Amino acid sequence: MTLRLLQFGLSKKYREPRMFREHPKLRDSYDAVIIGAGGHGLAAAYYLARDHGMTNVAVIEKGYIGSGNTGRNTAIVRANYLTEEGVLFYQESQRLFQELSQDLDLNLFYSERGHFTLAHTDSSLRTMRWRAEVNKHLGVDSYVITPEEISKICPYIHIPCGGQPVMGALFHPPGAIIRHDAVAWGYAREADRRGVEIHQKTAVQSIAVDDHNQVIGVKTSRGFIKTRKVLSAVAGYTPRITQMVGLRTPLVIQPLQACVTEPLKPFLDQIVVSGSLHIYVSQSSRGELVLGASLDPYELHSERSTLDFVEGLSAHLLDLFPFLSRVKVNRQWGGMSDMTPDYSPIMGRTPVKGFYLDSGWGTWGFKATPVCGTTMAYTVANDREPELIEPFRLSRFSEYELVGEKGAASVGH
Ligand code: PYC
Repeated sequence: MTLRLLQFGLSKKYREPRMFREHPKLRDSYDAVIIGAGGHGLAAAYYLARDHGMTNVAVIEKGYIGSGNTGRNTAIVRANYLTEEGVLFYQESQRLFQELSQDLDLNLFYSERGHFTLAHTDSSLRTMRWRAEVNKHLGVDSYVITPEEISKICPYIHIPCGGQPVMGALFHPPGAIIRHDAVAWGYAREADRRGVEIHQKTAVQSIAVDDHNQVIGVKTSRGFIKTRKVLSAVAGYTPRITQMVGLRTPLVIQPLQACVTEPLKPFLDQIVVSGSLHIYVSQSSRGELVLGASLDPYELHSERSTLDFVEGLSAHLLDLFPFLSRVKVNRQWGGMSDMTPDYSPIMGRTPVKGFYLDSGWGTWGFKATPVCGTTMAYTVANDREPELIEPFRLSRFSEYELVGEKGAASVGH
């Protein structure tokens, strides 16, 4: 077996098919440059090519595909937000996710699980009822259930919960998980097939803007590119990019951490979130528990993770599932979150002509990946936003038209 594997691996005849081409050189100019080869940047590139015929596009990435928050999130897809703007936006994203494997011709392991947001206080139960009403009104399947109903669906949740008894939950049956790395790779492959160039290990050093405040190019670690359209689709690094064009935003960067346990026999079908305990957990198809907490409560531009985080999270995991006390945590990691004052994203055009923003994703924007792709591609191609993202414009902060999204992360606020 080993010999056959070696023969196969070393043979030029059986080259492994690549997901996308490598380009030794950058072109002199592109119709658009996308900064960041995470899910959002790659999805925008794909829909620019597929829906708008724009293929002279470069996606440039200082690391490698999916090395930022695309590969760090806990892969949850849901639409049970609180504001009408948020619900409509994520409802469209969920719809696109549901057909994405077929669209990209790649099995993304989209798995509908049902999503609980547990309430441990009267006030959070009231918020769940409020969310359920908004959700139902807009056609999102989401409703409040009692502790007895929770136990029927998921008998493993410990209702007394370490002294903070579960009083009910917002239940969202279409809540799902999907392989996050495969989403990025699928978009990369299909964008590449349509002519988009993906340049990894290519860092942006500055963005050139002319006297009319119009973008004219990007200086990268591999040379200068002329372009009149730049989309920033990075997370955590957004302020460093916006600084390059002299743009101020209210973004603050905070760390968010996650971890996985050793693989266990399948026992948890659903995604379980508790805002009061600051925990969310699901079980992957490999059996690992995938876990996260709320933001670390300080500004930090770093992807480091801490012992504090696993200690606190493990304690809350045991409140919910006491029988897991001997389970080991295998890996932990951190990422950087672009936090806005109203917990909604910042999307669309900016006062700098030709400079577009896809940012402010709070506790990582994985579940928005496809809808960001379609809406930002539309914005870049037409130099105007589709209605769906108009509420998320940057100018809302100076216009006092915030979109207070308390359903944003399900945790921490
Ligand atoms: O919004 O569902 C969510 C979420 C989970 C982890 C971070 N955000």
